[in-house]
Amino acid sequence: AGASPAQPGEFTRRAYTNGRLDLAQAEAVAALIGARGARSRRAALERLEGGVCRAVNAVRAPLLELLAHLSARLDHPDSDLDPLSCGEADASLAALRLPLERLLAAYDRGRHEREGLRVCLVGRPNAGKSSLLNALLGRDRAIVSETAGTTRDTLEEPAVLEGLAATLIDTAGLREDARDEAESEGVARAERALLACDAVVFVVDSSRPGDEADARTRERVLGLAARERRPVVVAFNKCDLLAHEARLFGGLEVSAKTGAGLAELSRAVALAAVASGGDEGESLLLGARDRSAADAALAEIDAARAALAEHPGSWEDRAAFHVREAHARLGLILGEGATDEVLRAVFERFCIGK
Ligand SMILES: Nc1nc2c(ncn2[C@@H]2O[C@H](COP(=O)(O)OP(=O)(O)O)[C@@H](O)[C@H]2O)c(=O)[nH]1
Ligand SMILES: [Mg+2]
Repeated sequence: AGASPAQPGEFTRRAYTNGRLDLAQAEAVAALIGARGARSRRAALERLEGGVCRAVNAVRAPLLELLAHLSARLDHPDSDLDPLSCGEADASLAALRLPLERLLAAYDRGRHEREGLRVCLVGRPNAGKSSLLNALLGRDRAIVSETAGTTRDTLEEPAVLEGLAATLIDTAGLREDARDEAESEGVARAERALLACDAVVFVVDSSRPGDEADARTRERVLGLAARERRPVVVAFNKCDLLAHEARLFGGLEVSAKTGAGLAELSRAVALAAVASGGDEGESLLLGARDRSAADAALAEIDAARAALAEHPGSWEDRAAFHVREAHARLGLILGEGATDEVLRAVFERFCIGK
């Protein structure tokens, strides 16, 4: 009696409003719950331990100090604080760019840790794309059929490749002679998926000799991937049907049916995707909200420096305005002044009772 059921994220929200977690840490709880790969988990843990708080405060503290100097000059021209020269102010602002840029770069590099590597399986109809997706997932997710053209839309499934969070994307078979609108739309979507992924697995049916349509498809896929700089891993599927002496090519021989070569395929795909995207960063900024706050802070610092350069005679209050803004933007990352709307959006991502 009197007890109302817990709302999503309510317990974490209570910890936040009681001041036990800053917003970044609260979000890290959500990320930890959702983190799939070992690396994603590590980044989320670091964030939970207050890494982001330290990194952001390393910029906020000097901003506040600068602000104190500027305010002293503006409000109490005869105060004890040493007057700051234009050059000194510029030097301290310039020094704050690097840590901010590092935060932003790590965020961009660490995108994969949050969203996962996007890996798309493409190839001719019946090559075994859907079978490979199921085999890599370890469960039957996509419909497999002897009838070519069974997969008509793209299908995305979360997976872990070599400890990395990934999204596997199954696509419709690439064919030039689509029999209806749904099929040609499927081909268009497959090509779009190819353009928007971190690595392409080009699945080839190695149990039968290739024909001219196969050759054209190969040229098209390799051409698109090269243009967009997407790494391609060629998987010669159905190797279980090949007599040993029939194996003419090197490349990755795999079998969705027997599981042969799947571990090698996972490794090759993860390596290719990571090499192309650069996955080394342990990002502390978690969402687009954090990123744009850090970005805005950097812009304010640049605006403050521009004010110094452009108004050498009257820079103090202009610079102070931008410094105050930069400080406030960074505060948003830690949840200072977060509006109810932002808080709700964050806490709705939690599971009930977490
Ligand atoms: N023997 C063998 N058959 C396979 C293998 N992979 C797929 N198949 C079969 O090939 C057909 C087409 O597979 P599917 O995954 O639907 O191909 P998709 O059109 O590329 O998605 C199905 O009958 C599968 O059972 C494999 O590694 N070995
Ligand atoms: Mg299919």
